Amino acid sequence: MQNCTGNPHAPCADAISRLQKPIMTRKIASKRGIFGLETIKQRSHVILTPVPWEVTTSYGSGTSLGPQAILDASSQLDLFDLERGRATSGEVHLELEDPFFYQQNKKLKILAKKIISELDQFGELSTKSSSNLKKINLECAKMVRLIYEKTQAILRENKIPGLIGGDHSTSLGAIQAVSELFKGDIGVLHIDAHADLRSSYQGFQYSHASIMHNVCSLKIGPKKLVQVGIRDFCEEEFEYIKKNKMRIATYFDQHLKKSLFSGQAWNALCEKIISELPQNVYISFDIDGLSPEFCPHTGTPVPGGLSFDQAIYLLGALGRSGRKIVGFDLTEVAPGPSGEWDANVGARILFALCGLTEPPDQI
Ligand SMILES: [Mn+2]
Repeated sequence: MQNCTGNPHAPCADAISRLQKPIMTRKIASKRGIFGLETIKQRSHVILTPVPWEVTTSYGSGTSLGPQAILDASSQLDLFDLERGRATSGEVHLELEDPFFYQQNKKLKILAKKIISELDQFGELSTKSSSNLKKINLECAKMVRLIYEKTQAILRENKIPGLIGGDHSTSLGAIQAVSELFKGDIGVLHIDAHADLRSSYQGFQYSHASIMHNVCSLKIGPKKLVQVGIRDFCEEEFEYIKKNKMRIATYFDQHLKKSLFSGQAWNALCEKIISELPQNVYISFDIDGLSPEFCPHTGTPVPGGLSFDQAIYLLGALGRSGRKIVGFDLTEVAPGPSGEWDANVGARILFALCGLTEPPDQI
């Protein structure tokens, strides 16, 4: 680490020393974690769970490498924040990757690929692939269950869970655990290019394309789903939104742009979006909600979407509204063949999400 006069891309030494002060007094050595900081789980108020999983991704691949890429890129962030002042992200701890996710992902992804290609080619599955589909659905249910249990353990410690995907299917267990803790009295702010409301996709019950349908089908699910940036959806999903309009508020990208282009302020739109949410908010942030220039290697990029600044402004407005962030996830970040751009953007969104869990510190 260098100070502010050295590497302009390294975190400011002043910020680092303030962040590390309480940690260093404990005299416990640990290797550098997220945002280039030494972290200790017990004293962290946010626990991040990395989930390198992309079994049912349908288009581009690589999001299982997202957590590691974000960790690598995160050390380049400056930890001083204009809005929050002191950056206290030193209290954010990233868990190690559970080998279950990595190993199962590697095995099942091969089977899923075969299923997808058979469906594309023949429109139906062989007996072998049909039985593999059942196996994948069972194993995906196990993944959801494991994340549910991990999230419950974090909540029992009175800490805020954050999940780093992996594809968007990884969020289900986390949202379930948080929702149950609050007896359904939470809202999910869902930033995404896709509505993710399909009842299943390509036969996969736990597809990334079904995550919010699965969330809405939970026994004790969130009472409100507020979607932002949606611009890729099928008729079945549109009908589902219409049918559930008391519970689901979808801010389609096209409608948001129409308002912006005809002179409405982003601030006013953010206030409207936030007014739909109850006091307790879980944020589910699919990176493809952003314009593809900020996530060129994500699995299913779609033109249009939020600019980085619009997303950061929306998150800031959510914080200023006094809502309580009870959990969050960041999914579908995929590093490209070279460079750190996707992960760099992902790390900055993650930093903003972590920052929302703390009270603003005026400077
Ligand atoms: Mn998406």
